[in-house]
Amino acid sequence: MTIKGRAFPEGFLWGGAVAAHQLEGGYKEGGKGLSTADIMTLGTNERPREITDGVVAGKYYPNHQAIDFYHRYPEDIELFAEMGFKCFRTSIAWTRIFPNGDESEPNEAGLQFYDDLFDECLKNGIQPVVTLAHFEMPYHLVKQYGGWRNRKLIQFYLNFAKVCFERYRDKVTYWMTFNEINNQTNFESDGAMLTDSGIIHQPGENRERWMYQAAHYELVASAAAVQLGHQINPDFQIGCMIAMCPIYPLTAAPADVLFAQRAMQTRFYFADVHCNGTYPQWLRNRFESEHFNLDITAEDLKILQAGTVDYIGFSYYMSFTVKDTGKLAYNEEHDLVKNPYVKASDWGWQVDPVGLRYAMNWFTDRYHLPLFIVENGLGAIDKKTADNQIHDDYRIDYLTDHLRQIKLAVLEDGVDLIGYTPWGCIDLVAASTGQMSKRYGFIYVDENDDGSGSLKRYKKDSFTWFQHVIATNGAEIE
Ligand code: P53
Repeated sequence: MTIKGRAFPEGFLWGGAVAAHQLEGGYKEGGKGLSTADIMTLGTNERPREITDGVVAGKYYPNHQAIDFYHRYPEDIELFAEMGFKCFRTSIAWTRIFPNGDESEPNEAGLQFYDDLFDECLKNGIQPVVTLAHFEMPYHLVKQYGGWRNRKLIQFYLNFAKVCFERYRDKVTYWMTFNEINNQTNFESDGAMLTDSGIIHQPGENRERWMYQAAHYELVASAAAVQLGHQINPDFQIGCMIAMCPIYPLTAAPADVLFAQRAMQTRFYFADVHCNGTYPQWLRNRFESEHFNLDITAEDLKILQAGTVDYIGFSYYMSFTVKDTGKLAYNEEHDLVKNPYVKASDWGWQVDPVGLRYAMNWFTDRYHLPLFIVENGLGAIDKKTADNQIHDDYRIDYLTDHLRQIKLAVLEDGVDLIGYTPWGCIDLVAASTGQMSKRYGFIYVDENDDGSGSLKRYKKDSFTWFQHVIATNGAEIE
């Protein structure tokens, strides 16, 4: 069997992916409340973004303006349509709908914004694919309730989910509950804890314990949302969203292999709960042996079981590598080692197309659910020439190499794949660093790290390339 000349299955969802806070801007418009994304300053790969207590005068917050999609989306969607997108993955900013998060009534102006945005997509033959919580939540919920440390967040989240499900019932089919819920595996990262769980750590507290507690409430909220969504519209497809970085053993030494297995179990238990509706036994044992004493009720366990997901949405950028540390507990902050067999991006992300095929098979073997690749891409520095061209052949190469592996997984291995939406289909603010210069797009946005620039949009070479891939349904990838 060969992949040469063969197209992707009919109806395959080609598109692109973004998140509200990384492109909308308009951070105070239409009654929007302050979100956790609004209190993160500009960083770099070496200097983490600062998390401030509210907005501090004199500091620069890249998400406040982002790329001003809030005002410019008709122009951008027209460009997506020109590329031939069948779908567009974005998120709903929780703070546009519930500015503080604990109100009883939603904010109509925020709801109307997404009605208009989704209508604009549909008018252009593009179906919206929607993430409910993508790395942001009302800052008020952090200040007042401690973020997802607090069980009350489940109800606030469900209020938000219910309003969105009801309002966009006939406009959206594919939903995801929490973006990259498993990024907080690295509980030592302040950025990961704030973006996933709205947690700002106090000195001396057990970060690992709080991560598991917060994630538990999120998993319960997700499962309850799945049930609620299916009641509102039985045709809804509601998925989880997992950051897939497969973790390899550095060598074939059995201890390394065992350690890598435990690392995978740790980073992906979130998917076990989402897909199987239960916690794996090794982790229950760890909760016991570490005396975490988590608030997990019998009722919670029933909800988890009754609200398993319809599909697995996942991102794929890179793979990780570990070696045995002598104790069978994975610490993502300290345990990753360099893989000598793969190259890395300018930001140190290990580029590994084969790892994507491996991951697709791993998911399929483990959960037997349809997959949706909702992020993939290369963050790189692009140069615009004097005549406004962007020759991003490195991006075309990266995406071609990954699409080849996807095609092998689908056509040779028989993986059930719903679609493919490369990340940051238009340049936007990077999540990890807040930089504009870490670009992913097919569309270049003239904006610098400090927010200066005309914000004008330009097509990169990859724009025409992706347009052709979609037009031929991937038949020429080989
Ligand atoms: P940026 C870490 C590892 C893998 C994916 O990331 C990650 C992160 C957090 O940065 O995030 C996802 O912009 C995320 C997007 C994000 C994208 O990957 O840091 O879902 O919001 O922008 C790329 O280069």
